[in-house]
Amino acid sequence: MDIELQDVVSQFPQLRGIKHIQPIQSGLINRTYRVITDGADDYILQRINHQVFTDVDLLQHNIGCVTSHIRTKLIERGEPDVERKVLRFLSTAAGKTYYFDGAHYWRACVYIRGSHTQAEVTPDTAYLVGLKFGEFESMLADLPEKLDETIPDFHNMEFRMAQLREAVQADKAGRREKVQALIDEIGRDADEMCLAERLYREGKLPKRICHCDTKVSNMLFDADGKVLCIIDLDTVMPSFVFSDFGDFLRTAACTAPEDEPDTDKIHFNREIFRAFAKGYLESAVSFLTPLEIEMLPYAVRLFPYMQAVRFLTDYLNGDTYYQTQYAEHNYVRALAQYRLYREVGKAVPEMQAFISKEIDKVYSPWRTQGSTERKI
Ligand code: GN1
Ligand code: MG
Repeated sequence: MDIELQDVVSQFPQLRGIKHIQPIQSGLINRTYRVITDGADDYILQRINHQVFTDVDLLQHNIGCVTSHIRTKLIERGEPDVERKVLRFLSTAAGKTYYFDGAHYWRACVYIRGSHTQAEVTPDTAYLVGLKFGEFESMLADLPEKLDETIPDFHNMEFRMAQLREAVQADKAGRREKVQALIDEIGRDADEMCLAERLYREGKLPKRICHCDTKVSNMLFDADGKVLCIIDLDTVMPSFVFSDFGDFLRTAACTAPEDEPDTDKIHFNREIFRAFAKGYLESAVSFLTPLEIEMLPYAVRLFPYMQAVRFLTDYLNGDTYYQTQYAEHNYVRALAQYRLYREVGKAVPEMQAFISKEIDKVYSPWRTQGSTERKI
């Protein structure tokens, strides 16, 4: 074990009997290790990217509030196996859930036994994941603490467009000419895609506590393919519900990886959409407003669009945000996401029809009992 890691693990009294520390591939932002011990539990150790998460105290505060609230709820409803359904972070000897070694911030949590991540989902798992995310949002609806944004304006499309425009102006890496066609195409839909922010200002759309990084890879599954636990809670913050709905489908309902160079392989998988939307609506319909429901197809378009903007911005800035494997990686990612955005656009009428049908199913028993009719 190298000296740096040795110092870090020694700060967490629970990290004992260590056999091995293994780097693992997870996400584009933090650096992650699995700590294998000779005891019953293994652990996950993470070096937090504090260029991205500048307020680590706020970050860990949010995560602490969210995990303890969820744990209490799971216990209250008599859920079995709670320790595998919500993350548990370790404290340092100083009683904090992170350690600052003078240069980097570190945190550790218990590794969830018998869990694995999946790169792809089937319609069956997409349905369960949808249920889980609706449930995640509804469990956090009565969180007593107020959470601040761990990354200000994270999913604010107006802000992301402004960042792109700045990057285009500055052209720091001298790459603008090469990507001008994509910049122009993206620019044409900017007003339309910034709709949510305008409606928020008009008081028509709420923000709720959302996960904001609902990729398939941020979910742990058990051996039977059931969702055990939602992980990567760094971006849990107030946002539009579109974040969770749209960002999940961006990866799960895409027929190719998010950095697929051959854009002809990129299609929108409608079966995954239907399964996920069905599960999500079942658990979230009780708190969603009619406008939120009506705008779910917009959410599915918004996230590949926003991700294309973010990757393209980083490419123009010279790859300072996302880890890349080769020089053109961010541009390839941006093209892939833009293609997905176009593909999703073709499915809007179908998505609308499916959502209306599902809502009718959920509300028709209520209507007959005389409750207020709800139309989307
Ligand atoms: C980042 O690190 P990771 O892969 O969980 C990013 C997400 C992007 C995603 C694209 C804090 O998430 O917003 O959707 O890459 N997270 C942050 O793959 O910027
Ligand atoms: Mg993440």
